[in-house]
Amino acid sequence: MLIKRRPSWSLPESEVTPRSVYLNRRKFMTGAIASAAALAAPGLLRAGDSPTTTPLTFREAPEYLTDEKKTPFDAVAKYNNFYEFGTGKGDPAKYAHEMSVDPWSVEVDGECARPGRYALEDLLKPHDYEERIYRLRCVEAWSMVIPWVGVPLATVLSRLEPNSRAKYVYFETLHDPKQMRGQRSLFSTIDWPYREGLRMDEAMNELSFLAIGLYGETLPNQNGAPIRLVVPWKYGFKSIKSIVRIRFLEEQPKTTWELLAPSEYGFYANVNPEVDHPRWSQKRERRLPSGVLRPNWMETRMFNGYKEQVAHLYKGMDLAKFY
Ligand SMILES: Nc1nc2c(c(=O)[nH]1)N[C@H]1C(S)=C(S)[C@@H](COP(=O)(O)O)O[C@H]1N2
Ligand SMILES: [Mo]
Repeated sequence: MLIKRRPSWSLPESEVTPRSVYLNRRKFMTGAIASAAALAAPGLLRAGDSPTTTPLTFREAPEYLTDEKKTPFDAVAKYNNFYEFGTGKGDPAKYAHEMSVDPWSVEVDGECARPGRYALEDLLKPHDYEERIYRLRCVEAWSMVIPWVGVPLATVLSRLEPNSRAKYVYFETLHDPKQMRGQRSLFSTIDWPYREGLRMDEAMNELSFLAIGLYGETLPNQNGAPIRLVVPWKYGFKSIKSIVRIRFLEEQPKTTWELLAPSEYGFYANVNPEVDHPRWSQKRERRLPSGVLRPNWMETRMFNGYKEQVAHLYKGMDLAKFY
């Protein structure tokens, strides 16, 4: 029997969690056969669940919900981009369990008053978790609707007290070829670690989110456990996974896909149906799950539908130049 230990930063599940207990688990809980051992590991019994997730306590953030249909858990956790574990969509789900995510710490440095190495629980402790349902639009023209659990990026960054020279924030993913087989691959063209960044005002925007969970439980490793960025108005590659470094910078940092193919991927990477990728159109997207025979195509919206929240950040900028 697999006994799961809750990571110290996943708060104990409370009796009062409103509507946050997902249907499957509720069914199981009222199913009368709940043994004490099973209750200690509730995630184990959810069909299709990842064996490493545990329940989180959170509140819903009503301003960030949507009535769009959520992408089923199975698609969210089995169709991934996480090149540290391979380039195939199924590779992360197959191999990401080889990464150990507890304990986890994040190194904070650069232009701020509180640099240092933070245990993940200390970075998260003073904050309440909330659920937000966001669209995720990959530059490859597929998209999902995902219920994330986490904290606004702005609240975490503010506590680190960036100074007036901090114009950008930069993130790095874990670099550990022993745990990440994609980093051992001789075919990899990426200069590890995976790097991303945001302009400070983008980072402080209300939508920018640090996710520690999805569908009410801690993140499956393949989705970027234990902590990943979610910036829903930008192409998915900006939403960096498994973060181990946060650095405040005066200059714009170089980011992974920009370094790899600067004519195809820019620093801003805002979802924009008017600016095509050099090799394909960005006007439409396939909302997953999408059948081969009946692909679920839909129009892509400016800023992925988040114009109201973010358009002001780019006033006066030529978005074809700053793609
Ligand atoms: N470290 C790291 N972060 C990453 C990636 C990656 O390969 N490595 N892929 C990105 C891309 S291209 C997308 S579309 C999203 C996918 O997130 P998901 O697998 O949780 O849907 O993660 C992004 N974050
Ligand atoms: Mo992507």
